[in-house]
Amino acid sequence: MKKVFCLILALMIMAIMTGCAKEPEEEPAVSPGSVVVGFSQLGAESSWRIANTASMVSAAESYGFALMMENANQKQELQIKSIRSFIASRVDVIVFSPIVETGWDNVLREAKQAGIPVILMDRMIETTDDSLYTAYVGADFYAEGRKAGEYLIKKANALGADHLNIVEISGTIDSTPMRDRQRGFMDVISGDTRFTVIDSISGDFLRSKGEECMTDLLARYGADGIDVIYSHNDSMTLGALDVMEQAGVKPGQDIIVISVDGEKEAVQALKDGRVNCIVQCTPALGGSVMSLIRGLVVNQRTIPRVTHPVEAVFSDFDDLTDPSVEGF
Ligand code: GZL
Repeated sequence: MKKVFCLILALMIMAIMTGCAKEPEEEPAVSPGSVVVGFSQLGAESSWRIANTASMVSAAESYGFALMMENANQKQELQIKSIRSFIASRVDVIVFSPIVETGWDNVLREAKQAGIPVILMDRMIETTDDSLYTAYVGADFYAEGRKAGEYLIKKANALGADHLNIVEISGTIDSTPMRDRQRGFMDVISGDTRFTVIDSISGDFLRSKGEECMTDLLARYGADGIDVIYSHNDSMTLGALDVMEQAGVKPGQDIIVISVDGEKEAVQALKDGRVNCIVQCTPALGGSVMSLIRGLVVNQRTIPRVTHPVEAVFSDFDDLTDPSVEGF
């Protein structure tokens, strides 16, 4: 018996020494710069975008990937130019945040012919050929819009409101967040006769245009004609708050303010009672993108087609002193 025990023990030691035992799956080390990522960022239009860019830069660094980043300053033609230059440079993978959903098939076909995989980050494209991109990493904007609508119903119930006029300050026309935040919101509220959307104008996700939109809306309807503002991002919301307060309106009290993103200044406005609800949209997508790139390019694995981050809603129904209520 003793001999058998010694034999089993010897075999176990041999197995461990020769690696036959099941080792935890180690990721192969990536030699710094051996993977080159071509990244076309759409602009620097908001705090969200700036935080998103920072997330991509720091994640690439932590993974040891070389990041070729080009900023398109809100111009689709510059994004297309950048993608072509990445193809010419034979990068290992292309990542981009499409400023609008249409007009990408030709340049993405060129990437496909060059054998370079494409990952969409933050926004989607409209295409008849789903093989033109490998994966999407970003928010579920339709869900974000629904959350905004669900908050408004809860608020209207709490106020016992019998009718509310809504104005929408939308994001960049034909961008995924603009389309789906609007669609999700409308799908939730449109069956409820208490709500009327009296206007929708685009502020292009810019604070300055948020100011212009609010000025126009107050001129058209007066503060008494507007009960709710649904703004597609905090930058435009913050511009609108300034205009309302200059006009003697108390946002968050005289007018219900619903926003999206969750940047620090907007979360503070929520805590100060100037905003009623913020639907969170995280800019911290870099880690997910680089992890997928490691799987796809380094480990030659199949990667998930869609990756959505987990996102919360902060509102005046919450305990806003909770440390989890914080902005980026
Ligand atoms: C959302 C992102 C949007 C943000 C805006 O993922 O595309 O663009 O909501 C940003 O702040 O400009």
